Amino acid sequence: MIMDNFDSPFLYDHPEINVDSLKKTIVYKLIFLIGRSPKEASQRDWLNATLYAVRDFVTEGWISTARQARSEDSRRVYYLSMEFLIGRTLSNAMIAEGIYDLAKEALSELNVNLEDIIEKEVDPGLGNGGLGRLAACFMDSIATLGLPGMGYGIRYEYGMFRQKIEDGQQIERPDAWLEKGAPWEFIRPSKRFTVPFGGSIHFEGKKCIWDKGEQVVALAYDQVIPGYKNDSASTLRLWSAHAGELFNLEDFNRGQHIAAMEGRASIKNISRVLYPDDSTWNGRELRLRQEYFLVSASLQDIIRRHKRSHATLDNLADKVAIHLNDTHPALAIPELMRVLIDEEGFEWQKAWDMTRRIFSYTCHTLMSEALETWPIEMMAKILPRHLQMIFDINDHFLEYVKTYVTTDTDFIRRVSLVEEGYQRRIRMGWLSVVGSHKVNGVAAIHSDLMVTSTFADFARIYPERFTNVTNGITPRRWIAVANPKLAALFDKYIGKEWRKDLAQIENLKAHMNNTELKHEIADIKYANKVRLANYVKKELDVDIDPNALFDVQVKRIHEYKRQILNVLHIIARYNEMLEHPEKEWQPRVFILAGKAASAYYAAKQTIHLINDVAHVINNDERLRGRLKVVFIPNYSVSLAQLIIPAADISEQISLAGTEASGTSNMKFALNGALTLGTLDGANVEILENVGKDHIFIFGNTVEQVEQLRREGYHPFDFYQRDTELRTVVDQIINGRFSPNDISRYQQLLQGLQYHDFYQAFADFRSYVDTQKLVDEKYKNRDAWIDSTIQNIVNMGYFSSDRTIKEYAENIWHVEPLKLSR
Ligand code: 26Q
Repeated sequence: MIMDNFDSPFLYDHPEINVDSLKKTIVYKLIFLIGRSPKEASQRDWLNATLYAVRDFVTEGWISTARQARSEDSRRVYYLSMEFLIGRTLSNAMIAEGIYDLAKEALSELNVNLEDIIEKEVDPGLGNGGLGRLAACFMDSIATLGLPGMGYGIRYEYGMFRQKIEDGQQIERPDAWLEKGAPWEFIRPSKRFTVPFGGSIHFEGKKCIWDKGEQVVALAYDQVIPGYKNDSASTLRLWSAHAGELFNLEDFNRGQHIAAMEGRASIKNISRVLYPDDSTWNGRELRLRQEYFLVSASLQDIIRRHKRSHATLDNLADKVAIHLNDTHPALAIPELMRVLIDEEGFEWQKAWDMTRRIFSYTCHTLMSEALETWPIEMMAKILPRHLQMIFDINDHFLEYVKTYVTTDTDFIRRVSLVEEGYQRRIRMGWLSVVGSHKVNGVAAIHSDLMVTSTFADFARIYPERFTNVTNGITPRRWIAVANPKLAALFDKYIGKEWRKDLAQIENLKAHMNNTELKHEIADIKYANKVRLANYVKKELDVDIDPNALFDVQVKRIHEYKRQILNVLHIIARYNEMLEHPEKEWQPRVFILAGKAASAYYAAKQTIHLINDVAHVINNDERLRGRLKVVFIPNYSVSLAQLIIPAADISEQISLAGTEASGTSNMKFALNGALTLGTLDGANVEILENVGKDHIFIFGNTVEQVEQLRREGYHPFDFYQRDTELRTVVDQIINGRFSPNDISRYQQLLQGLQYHDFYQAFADFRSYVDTQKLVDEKYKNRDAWIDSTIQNIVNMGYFSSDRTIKEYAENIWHVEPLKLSR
């Protein structure tokens, strides 16, 4: 084994404990917290006992961090997000505390295998994808950098649905993640706030009074986010909705006990379930209630904390920064205005100046269908006071625009926070821009496009407000936890500091020509491929050869991400292999995974097609195993940790100008996969960092995409001109992969032939040709390994620590706490 001659990547860092004392602690937790004897304990019992034991180590630092933040009274940042996709906790926490090996040994002496119980931990799916995972990486970096700040979110009872595949199709199953217990959270019974909804407003003179309707109680549950080896931890506070004592007393007194309780049940709906949509906006009333629930509870908590150490709110904007993770928590802007004016008696202009100093906003999209707008009637019913406040903000803003920028009425109509039309709507993106002092995109190209498209008008009004902060990923989870062998290799050559300072990965460059290093890197990749192959065998009963090239596309299924382009190429390759069986085909395994939003028909059809194509190809013996296709069900953070380290090729093939950043592209490259991608999102910056010889770029640029759209894009022309494409499309349409239901994909493919909004046909030729270059390069194993290493050593920039430092310095203006370490 490669590991044998390395130092352990998991550092021993608690001199006060040893194997024996840890063993005692785990057994103690097992008996007194779980209520089981070691003899009867199940794997899950051992897992929970270990979690409680490890949690203790983190907790001390957590308490002292909170004390330190209070005593320094420094400016803090609050990260508001409807999603936090934190993944499993145990390994990450043990690595942060430097007790991984110790725990492994202690458990092994108790006849428990650490790796086995790690796999038993639930993976809380409190997010859809990129945006939620980014929030989790940010919390990890905030904790590791020792920044005074915390995250606020919702404790959904059901997270992202579990995906099953039956007869090739996606089936959604509820994710009841809390049912197995959540040993990592702390309930905070004293942190409860009431959140009002509905009712009506009236004026007393100039003062607006909100006669509130129903009230919901928000209860706090804290997740501890350990900092990496700094005896410090941050808090992620998640709100759960409860009825409190607030059921209808009259019903109760009339003996209508059940009726009164029914009301309570519907209140709990607010935190019941995560909306499983990511790129299309779903304007349901319950979603609006969820957004306000998060905002109201969090602001009450922030203001309570401020008042505890300050006599006044006058200095709130000096002490507090609040970040909006997309527009989902944008109601915080009118909510803070309401609190300052209605409850605290501030003048309007003073409140507005403070509000804009406090808020900043990140935009994560370019697609207009993802922009949140809420119908005015719905807002009037659920949040009448906030609607009024937004009207006031709009009047104030449009006044400014008219006086200082333009009187052009079309311009005014475009920038108004109220979209006119047969149904008037509130534009949450506009509200977020107007109410923040900084607005950022998530990759250089995205931030550029933001100010020339979505927010072009606003960039004219507030040019200094817009900025870029390129996304990043935490090297703790995405190397140390997900790829321990690679972590050990880094430690051996460059020491252990890269975990806190990924820029140091560059130091590996000094060893780049070392043949031993090259072999080790190749061996590690191979071992990770074996690990994945075993999983695929176990779960899908498909044999995949770890010597084949692993070509991976894992992400939400969406038309703009173009999984369909991947499928078109797979079939084209299949056809060619059958036509020229004599050629020396580079064996390949195409690995795909991802969830489709439950109501997204085209995405669900795409999953079905991938599985149909996989079925035909995997059972075609003429290929002699040189081509395989697998769709791995239920993509999640845990699966990402297994799949990404095993990839040779990372597919990042969205249409240029559609993927804001992407973050899996960074995880893949850092783990030594070569990107096959378009000039979209952060791919552009990955290209700049790794160099053009170590990445495969194809397809139209944003300019070419726009030109094609302007001049009239006719996908049918591409279909007719390119015989290979035509053959593939005809095969799918004619049921070659769905012989029992030959018209299954007619609609999907005709959609491409006549509309192809994301221009898959236009990029097909370039994609297929570039795939040939991939084969060529893979044959030259030395050149491939060199490129792999070039990717790894040049990814230092993409650490979320760098990202968070940029936010802290340029946007939030917060500084690290003076921690003891
Ligand atoms: C909004 C309203 C109602 C229901 C759902 C939503 C909703 C929920 C989630 C809208 C969007 C999302 C998630 C968006 C997202 O994940 N965006 C991704 O953010 C990543 C981090 O910045 C980027 O890397 C990706 O490019 C971007 O797609």
